[in-house]
Amino acid sequence: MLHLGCFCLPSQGKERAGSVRPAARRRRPCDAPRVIDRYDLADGGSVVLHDDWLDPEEAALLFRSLRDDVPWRQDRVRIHGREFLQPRLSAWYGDPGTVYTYSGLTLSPEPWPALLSSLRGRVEVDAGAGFNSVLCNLYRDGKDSMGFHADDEPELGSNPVIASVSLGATRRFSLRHVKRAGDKLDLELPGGSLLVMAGSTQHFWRHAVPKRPSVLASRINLTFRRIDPQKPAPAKEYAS
Ligand SMILES: O=C(O)CCC(=O)C(=O)O
Ligand SMILES: [Mn+2]
Repeated sequence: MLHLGCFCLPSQGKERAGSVRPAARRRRPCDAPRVIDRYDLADGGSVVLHDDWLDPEEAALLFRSLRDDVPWRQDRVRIHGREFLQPRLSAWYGDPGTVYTYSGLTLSPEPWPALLSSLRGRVEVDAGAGFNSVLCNLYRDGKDSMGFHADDEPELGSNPVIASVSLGATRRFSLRHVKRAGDKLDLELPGGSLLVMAGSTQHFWRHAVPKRPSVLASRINLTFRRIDPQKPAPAKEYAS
């Protein structure tokens, strides 16, 4: 957990790709060397990356449990009238009624397993938001990916907070402004990290996990969301 009172600025920053520079970088010198980078994005978005949110042993344990116990599926989606198998496996957990629909695919929630339910509580504390569902993605290796998209379905409401926990292999997470191609941010998401997107990020920015064939190991990503069960299912297409 984070103790905001005992952060101070680190003396050195890591090299970062992209045109957006960290707005703030904080480290916790009085405990484990946790690093938090905050990026203020154009047009009111923000991204906060907690590099080592979980300790490595817990992250490894969580990765193995989820990899082995989640009933992973490879779903078919419809994009521009054509059907595709998603280039990754996924699963959807949530409170009753948190149905999620995109690209002709309707995901009905499985009840929360204890592991994800307790993780949700910890994510909520550090993201400063409440969540009632989680999309789990398993990238079997670097050939699996997620195309550019925004998490902007109507049932997520406007300016949703999306909190994303990464486990396993480090993968690149790319953000691009919807109008200005040069406005971009590329982050490496290591296993055990927590990324929180907030503000207007989903309106003005798209994000993706590009293929990286050199990566041989698997990665699991958990995106915690708040679905409004009252909102109608959207017709929107989602990048594969
Ligand atoms: O795997 C990731 O880091 C991103 C996942 C994502 O964007 C999503 O599930 O909508
Ligand atoms: Mn997304």
